Amino acid sequence: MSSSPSRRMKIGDFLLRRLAEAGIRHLFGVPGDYNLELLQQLQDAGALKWIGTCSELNASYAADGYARLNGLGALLVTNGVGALSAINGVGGSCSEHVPVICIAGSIPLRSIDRGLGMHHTMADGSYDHFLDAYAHVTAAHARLTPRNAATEIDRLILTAWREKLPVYMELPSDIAYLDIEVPAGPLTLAEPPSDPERLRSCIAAITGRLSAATSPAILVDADADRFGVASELVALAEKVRCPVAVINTAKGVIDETFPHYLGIYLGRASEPQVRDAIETSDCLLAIGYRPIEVTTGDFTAALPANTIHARGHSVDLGDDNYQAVTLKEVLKGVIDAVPQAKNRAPRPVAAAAASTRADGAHADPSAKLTQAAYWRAMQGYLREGDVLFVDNGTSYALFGLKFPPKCTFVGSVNWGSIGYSVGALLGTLTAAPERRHILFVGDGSFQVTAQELSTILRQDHKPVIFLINNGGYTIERGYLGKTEPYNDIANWSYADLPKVFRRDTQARSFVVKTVGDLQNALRAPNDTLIFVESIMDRFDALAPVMNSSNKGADLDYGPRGPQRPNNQLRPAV
Ligand SMILES: Cc1ncc(C[n+]2csc(CCOP(=O)(O)OP(=O)(O)O)c2C)c(N)n1
Ligand SMILES: [Mg+2]
Repeated sequence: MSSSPSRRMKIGDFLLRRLAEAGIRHLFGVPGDYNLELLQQLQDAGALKWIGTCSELNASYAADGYARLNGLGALLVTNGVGALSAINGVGGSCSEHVPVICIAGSIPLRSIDRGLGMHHTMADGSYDHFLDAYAHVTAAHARLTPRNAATEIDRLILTAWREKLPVYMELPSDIAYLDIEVPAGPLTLAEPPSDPERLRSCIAAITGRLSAATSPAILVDADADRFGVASELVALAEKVRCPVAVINTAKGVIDETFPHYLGIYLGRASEPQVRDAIETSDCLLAIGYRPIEVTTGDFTAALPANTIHARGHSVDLGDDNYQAVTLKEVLKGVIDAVPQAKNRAPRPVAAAAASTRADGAHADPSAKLTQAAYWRAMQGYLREGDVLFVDNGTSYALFGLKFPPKCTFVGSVNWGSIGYSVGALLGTLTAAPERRHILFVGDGSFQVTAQELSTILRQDHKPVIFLINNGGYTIERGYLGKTEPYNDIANWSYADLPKVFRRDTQARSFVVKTVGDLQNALRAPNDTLIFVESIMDRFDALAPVMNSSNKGADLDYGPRGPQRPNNQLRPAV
């Protein structure tokens, strides 16, 4: 038995108290009869703010976006119908390593005890289907009871935070108002301390390799952001004077104006100097590297065989595998121990890709807007501190832009669920309303989650939304069906939506058809929401986006597949 002081509290109140102690100030979700009792406790306590969303899918995306800027996020859904609507987004958080707490108000224990059939179930006498489903997309899950609530709530919140993964908890609707004994002290979010010997040996081994190397380099994946070590990596690169590249999941994690920043490593699809620095390094330190086809230039990435793989809580180096070492402690130790290098100058910083250089000002204003002109103009629009979103589609061209300092990139490269960005935008706006948030989204992706624009307006947020109206799924036309109707979508009047979703909106909406129209829209001040609908040709996309789709089709369908030059959108030769 623990001897720490305890007190009595209602289970629901304790859960909300723990969320607040973990730094969560907002809860996203949709009410339902199985969670209204907790919502009443939330209202009565007043520590957390409820942000009702139009759907649980959007709530899961919002909680994910919120967690990326806040360190943890949470959503509240109702049994079954809500939980399964949210599972795509929570699966995305699992894939993208984002700590989200999904709380489902669920069937009362009384009904489970008595085997009573209830709504929002399969009516098959089982109450475990949704717990079982969530087991596959979370680091931990539990159904709370009066016996386990005090320990399980803490275990789940701490697991999410430590593993940077989502968790799922069911709160049966008849226990939120029951008193239990809970710890009196606050929940402390702390990393488990490293094993001292393993940490010492690991630091010594990495330091030894780095000091002996002639061409060390660092390769960064998204975990560098999730585990909050970007500043350590910059400090290490400065001390060792080595180049740092990111993979596209980690776009913007390393300040792109940092003199040792190289660019994006994508195997054979990389700029030559990036590829060379990574593949010929005699001491490559990879942080949380999780390669898939879209982050490796279709598996053409070739990291040196002796690459050091550092992860959140382990390091793999040569014959040794170090467990019970936390990434931050390892990096801090290496920064202290490694000698200051003097003999290496920073490599020249990679220029923005030619197709996206900010020289659009000289274009003819009456010219029909093209993707090339669009992205040139966007390069000039970005400014320090922006939160920059990309959804799936031709807007992937954002990866070719050079970010000013202190920008945050929010995307879903591994999971890639279209519409994620609109829900996630609500989340990041809620977490950091003082920053400028810019969304780059296609018409097809937008249609999946468009309703959440209404919550963004309802909460008085002022993001900039750049929507490309190209009549459908252009990025898919590069896989298959260049002109097939399955890649076409309804042509909404997108720029009218702010008015539809909020009658008294002050939002500025623009429909852009020419370069001049775009220049005009880009001059709008950021004191309201800005919605820019750009009409572009359905066959217009930057070459890297089309190339990636063409290669993706070969991988997906194989040599006997239906893809041919005449049924795929391809770059002009
Ligand atoms: C949930 C989900 N459904 C389907 C897909 C497949 N998909 C990937 S990109 C895409 C089309 C995106 O079209 P749009 O947003 O209009 O971008 P564009 O390429 O036209 O600029 C689709 C349907 C997906 N990634 N996620
Ligand atoms: Mg489109």
